[in-house]
Amino acid sequence: MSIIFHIDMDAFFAACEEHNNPELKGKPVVIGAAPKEGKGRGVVSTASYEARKYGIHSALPISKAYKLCPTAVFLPVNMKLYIDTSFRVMQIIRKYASAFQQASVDEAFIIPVNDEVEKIAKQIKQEIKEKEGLTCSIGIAPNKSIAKIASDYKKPDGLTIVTEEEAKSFLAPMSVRKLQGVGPKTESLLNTLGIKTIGDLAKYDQKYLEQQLGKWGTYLHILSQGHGSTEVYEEEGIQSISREYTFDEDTNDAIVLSEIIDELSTYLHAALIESGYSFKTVAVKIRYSNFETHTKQISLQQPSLSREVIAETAKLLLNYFTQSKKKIRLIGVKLSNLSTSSKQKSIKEYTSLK
Ligand code: TTP
Ligand code: MG
Repeated sequence: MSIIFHIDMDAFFAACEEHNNPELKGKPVVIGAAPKEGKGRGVVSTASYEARKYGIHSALPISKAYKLCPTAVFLPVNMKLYIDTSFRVMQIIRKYASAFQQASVDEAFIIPVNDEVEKIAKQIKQEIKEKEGLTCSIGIAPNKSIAKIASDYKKPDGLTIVTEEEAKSFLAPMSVRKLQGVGPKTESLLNTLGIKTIGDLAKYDQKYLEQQLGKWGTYLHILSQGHGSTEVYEEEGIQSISREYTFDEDTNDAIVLSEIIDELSTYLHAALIESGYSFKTVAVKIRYSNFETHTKQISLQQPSLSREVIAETAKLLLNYFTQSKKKIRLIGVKLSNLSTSSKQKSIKEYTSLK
């Protein structure tokens, strides 16, 4: 039987800022676009747990966050601080792993070095707290899907262990939204089939689900049964750096799309600088409202490190997709064909499905 840990840092960007400036502790802290007294565009990257009490959360328009709590401390994204911290946190986690896979800037899967799982989890938490002043939540389960759900189960500073025998009953009462990849659209589609919880999904006829949702329906059905991938592996070096964004409401507004490309480019640029890579290929991925997904890519003649080149190339590629005026639910930008430009760190993909 496999034992997989999923370790996810709590309110990561906000917690890094609080550690950097202890005066922020206990205050509502919001990281993201400038609020401009409620007139700002762009979104919240994350909010401290104090700020979440006001209803502020990731991906909320910053103007709404300002209305919910004008006295919160609003800070811009300081990617260098988060990536430096992430690097050190991942080095700590690695020590307890026989296999390690970084899943995004603040989360990793590991197979622990031995089966004293509770002891290892507590040691990881303690070491991260002592050395970095940060808390994390850990889920321990027979596969990656359940481990990820378990790490989210008691946040912040949580520890949730789900055994193979408990897996199905642990999942059953939860909303289908907890399964990775199920957003508001799929949720409402499943709801129309009478499926609200993972337990409902587990009982549903798999063939019929496949007719409705294709292969993805089958995949979700497998997850609902408590099964899932147990593969934990680290790729050699960075293959690509990518970042995606899912809109709250599908859009074909050129200004909104362009702003999101700018935000994604800023993030990718920071990750690039920190990891010491330059790129030659830029790809844009678009998912339309009906889930149809397309990508287009261009390779440059010379490797580049420029934020402007990322943004301009991505906007050029975006043009291919916006002619039709179809509404877009997700946009992603990926840099690949990477080469080492100066220093190199073993930070893996910054891919995020957030
Ligand atoms: P998460 O782990 O999803 O969120 P979090 O660490 O802030 O809070 P939680 O305690 O619930 O885990 O994401 C990690 C970081 O990624 C987060 O601190 C900021 C960034 N992020 C964005 O920039 N945009 C987003 O929409 C999300 C969800 C996260
Ligand atoms: Mg987190």
